Amino acid sequence: RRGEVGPDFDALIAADQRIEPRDDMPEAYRRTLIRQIAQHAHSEIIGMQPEGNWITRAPSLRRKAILMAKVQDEAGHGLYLYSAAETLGIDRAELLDMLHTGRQKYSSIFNYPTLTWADCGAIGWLVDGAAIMNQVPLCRCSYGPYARAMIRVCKEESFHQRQGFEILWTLTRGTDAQKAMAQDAADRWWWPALMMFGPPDTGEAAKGGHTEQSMAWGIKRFSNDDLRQKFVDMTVPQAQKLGLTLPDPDLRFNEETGHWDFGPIDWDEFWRVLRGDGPCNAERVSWRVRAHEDGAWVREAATAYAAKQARAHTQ
Ligand code: FAQ
Repeated sequence: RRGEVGPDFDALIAADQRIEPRDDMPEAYRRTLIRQIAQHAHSEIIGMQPEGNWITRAPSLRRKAILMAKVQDEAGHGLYLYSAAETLGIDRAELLDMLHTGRQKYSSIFNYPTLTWADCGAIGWLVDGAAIMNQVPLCRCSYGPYARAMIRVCKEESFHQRQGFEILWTLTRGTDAQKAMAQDAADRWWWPALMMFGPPDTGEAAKGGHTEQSMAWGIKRFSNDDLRQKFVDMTVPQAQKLGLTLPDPDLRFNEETGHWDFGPIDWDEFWRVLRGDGPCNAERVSWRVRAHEDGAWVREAATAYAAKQARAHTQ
């Protein structure tokens, strides 16, 4: 399906068909996808740290086993996504280098610390909850390998969200100290979770954003604000079930629109975190770089083994 013999890019997009790696595509489409898929992969890998930090301290064997499985899933999502990015003609080593040198971003949310066990609950409930809201539409993304990767990722994220909710369900039915711990985690994670959806659709921040073009290309199916609103509408009733309050005095149901209105987001904080000035940016990146360096011998051994196998097959 190359060049003149196959259906061209615009026709495929107009017909809401999938673009596959060997199809012709505009260079800007390819670059946008590399940027988004790589940043998504980096988020999964960096996102292992806040919860990984609690594996040795999970309150029971059962919680420890669940948390280990979740963090492993995140590693798996990262690998899936790096593979999807590689179909666009870029090498994983190059993408990792861009992460390690700050030339590519990862989600703002992972620059916040996990101070208590309840934070593992809040991450599952709010961070995975936001991730699902953002990623389910990506299952219909115009780029085939990304869309297909998202199907399995979303199934696993749904399990992650439920396990987070269940941690908080248990804590909110526990002692006063446990209830307070759950409330404190919800207070700290609520606003950063809303920021995960990215800058607003209007105003200064929207200028230079990618949404319009990405929606025209069928990469994004909803705008940042639309997904954020869907997330608030889904999550407020869950907070009520948990008996937790959300830290927003302006949160109220709007009978006219049928949506939950919410207060202003601190976008200065968001841009500060993106510039590298969040509570844990330096720690997250340096930990990742060290893990990569410590893993050099594994990569060397795997490469040597692959070369040996290839020689054995050609002899
Ligand atoms: N953090 O014009 P837009 C997870 C950047 S879930 C950092 O709206 P776009 C699962 C954006 O890159 C988290 N940067 O951009 C998990 C752009 O800068 P650039 C990851 C952000 O791409 C759970 C600029 O702002 N999920 O990991 C953020 O059209 C628990 C302008 O923004 C994904 O990556 C942010 N929050 O829309 C793991 C999903 N928001 O690149 C472990 C896929 C925006 O020009 C534990 N990605 N920026 O330098 C997407 O859907 C999109 O890329 C958006 C941003 C919606 C994130």
